[in-house]
Amino acid sequence: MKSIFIAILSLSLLYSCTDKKKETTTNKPAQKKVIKTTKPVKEPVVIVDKNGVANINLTTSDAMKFNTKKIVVKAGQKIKLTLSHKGKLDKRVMGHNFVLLKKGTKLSSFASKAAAAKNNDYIPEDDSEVIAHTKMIGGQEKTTIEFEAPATGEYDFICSFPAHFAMMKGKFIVE
Ligand SMILES: [Cu+2]
Repeated sequence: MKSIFIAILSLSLLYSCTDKKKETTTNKPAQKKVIKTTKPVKEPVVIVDKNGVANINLTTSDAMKFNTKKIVVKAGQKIKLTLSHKGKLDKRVMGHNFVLLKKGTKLSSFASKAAAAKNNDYIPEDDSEVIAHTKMIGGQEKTTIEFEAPATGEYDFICSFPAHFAMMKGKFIVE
């Protein structure tokens, strides 16, 4: 009789132990999930540093896309814009640049003039419609330009590589 009692006791102890183990193991993955969802924090495109300079970080890849369709800065603000190409393709095949255009520039007509200017990095010889632009870069390359934000208003920015502007364009908003 005594041995049966001990057997039952030890069984119930064993049961409660495994039960506790189950609890702790089921708790852990739930905590991990929470960490995972908070991890991919999207870095802001514009970071204003302590000197008031707007640091703009534009990225592209072998897909014809900028990481943003909207950039917001302040009138007269100093701008340091870095364009990074995270892809692998050469600039002759999948080149990208950043071209900020003056107000009223017709995108399609500018893009066709740019496409014809292969020998000038796809910037038309007459660049009177351009406020600022980077050089054309290929996969794993990076380029930085500095300029001053124009007057308040809404401007267009594009990549002027042939046929890219349809996908690679956005609004440059000066407040
Ligand atoms: Cu492009």
